[in-house]
Amino acid sequence: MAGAGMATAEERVDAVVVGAGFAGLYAAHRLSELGLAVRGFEAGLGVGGTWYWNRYPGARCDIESLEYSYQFSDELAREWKWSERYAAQPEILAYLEHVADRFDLRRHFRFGHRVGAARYDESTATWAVSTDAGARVRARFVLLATGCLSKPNIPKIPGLDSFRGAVHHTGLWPAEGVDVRGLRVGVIGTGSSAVQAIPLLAEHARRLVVFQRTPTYSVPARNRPLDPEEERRVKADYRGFRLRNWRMPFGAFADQEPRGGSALEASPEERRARYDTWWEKGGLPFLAAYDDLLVSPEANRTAADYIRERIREIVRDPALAESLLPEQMVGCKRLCIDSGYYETWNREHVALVDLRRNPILGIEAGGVRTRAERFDLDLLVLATGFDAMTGAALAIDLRGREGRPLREKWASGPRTYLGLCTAGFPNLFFITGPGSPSVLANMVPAIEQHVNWIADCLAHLGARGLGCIEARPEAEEAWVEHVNQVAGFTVFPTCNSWYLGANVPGKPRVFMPYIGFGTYVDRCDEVAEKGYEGFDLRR
Ligand code: NA7
Repeated sequence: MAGAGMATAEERVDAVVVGAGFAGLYAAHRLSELGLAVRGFEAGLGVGGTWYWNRYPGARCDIESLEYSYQFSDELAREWKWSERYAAQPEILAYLEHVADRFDLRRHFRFGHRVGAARYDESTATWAVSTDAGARVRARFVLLATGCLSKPNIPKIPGLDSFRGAVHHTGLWPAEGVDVRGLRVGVIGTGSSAVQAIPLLAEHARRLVVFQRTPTYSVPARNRPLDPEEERRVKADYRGFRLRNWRMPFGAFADQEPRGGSALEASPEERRARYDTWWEKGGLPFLAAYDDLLVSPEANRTAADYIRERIREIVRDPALAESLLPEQMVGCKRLCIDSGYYETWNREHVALVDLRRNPILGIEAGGVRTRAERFDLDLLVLATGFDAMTGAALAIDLRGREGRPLREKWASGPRTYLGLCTAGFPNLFFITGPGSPSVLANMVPAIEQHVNWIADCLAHLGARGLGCIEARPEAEEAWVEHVNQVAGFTVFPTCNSWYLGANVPGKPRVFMPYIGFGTYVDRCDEVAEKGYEGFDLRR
């Protein structure tokens, strides 16, 4: 084994792929099919990415299984059977392990290697990439398949290190699980991860104390075993189903009628009936009940009022219900979908600490001290989210032309052209990077679209004897402006979400995802058709 500081031979390949989740696996597959030599690195000891790390109780996808899966292979799609409407983490991990085996993808990767640095060498037009486990490789191309939600956000709460019990972030959950039976458990955070974990932690914990900074909106997931008849129907025309999703603003939900129109043009009774329908159906399509929920604050208020009313109905203690009512616009922070979240608040041994009124002063050996009270705890769960969209890329010491660090270039926020490339960093590609639909699209089709675009681009370069592609600064400038302009038409920039980087202290406040998957795909196709408009292609 190569230890730190030990000289190892430098490997030479065509492309380095960082990460072995949905994006990295497919990138390794496509690029090796093109005949390129690929070296993949993955910090985890196995494939899976997000689904390798997020093993907390209740971890589950919020996009339906039949939509959240690869479409590059008809055989794969036909032979893989999902067991539930929304797949849980172990099943998605098993799927990715199956994909890795079926397409023989593990051979491309070295596991347990975290990429620490990648430097562009202008004299040879190559990237020198190194890992913390001592691997060194030189490649023409680097693809960052590092994920949008992969760098855990560990809060800087005074005394956190002094806590006597175990502390687990939901995104770094031990693979062997955590036995909470009989324990007094504290959960910090009430985003998607917490909303999924809380009902299950409450099943076994002796006492559960949830520290809430911002109440969240959640609609029921209505998860259920996948009906074989439904699966048969969808798979009978799987390509058509995928294409309909492909044209939707979020790359999903196409087959879920009825929808559309303006919430403001409907009567209160019609609105109530429509929201009831979507509440009963469950899941994120609730936000598509009307066309204007994410663009008109007034329309949004009707949906927000509806959910607040449901929370008041479910949570029996009126004072507790009030503390759980969100104030921001619905969908501004990612809508949660749950299985029994609000119902859990009716359990005697579950307590809420509203940090807006009673902030945490610090953590001590035996528990959490707030301004009003001390909570004795045996285990602390940090459901505090991620340094989203840029965290994993910026954790790598990336240097482009003239040795310029990406951290410096992005000091006031990420800047990309199409979310794929950034000027000054030739032959570096982001898969679902900031400025692409990414987290505001169904991630799997978004990943496949990116990887296909990149693979076609590399084939284009190869066929013309070109070795280098770089985004032009003016194209990047115009794209960044466009991404912000589109976001400005929506309710998304109105709250402190991770889409804006607002969950991480000191992070620049910039809206990162591009809104509109269908429009985005068209733009990428057009750029390629016009000979990679906005890029410089060089020998
Ligand atoms: P989220 O959605 O970012 O949620 C993190 C939660 O942790 C959220 O309620 C935060 O409150 C809270 N938080 C973060 N830092 C602190 C501190 N310092 N003190 C108290 N509370 C804090 O992450 P998730 O893992 O739940 O979900 C991420 C995505 O994964 C999700 O959207 C899906 O796309 C899948 P805040 O709202 O910032 O006030």
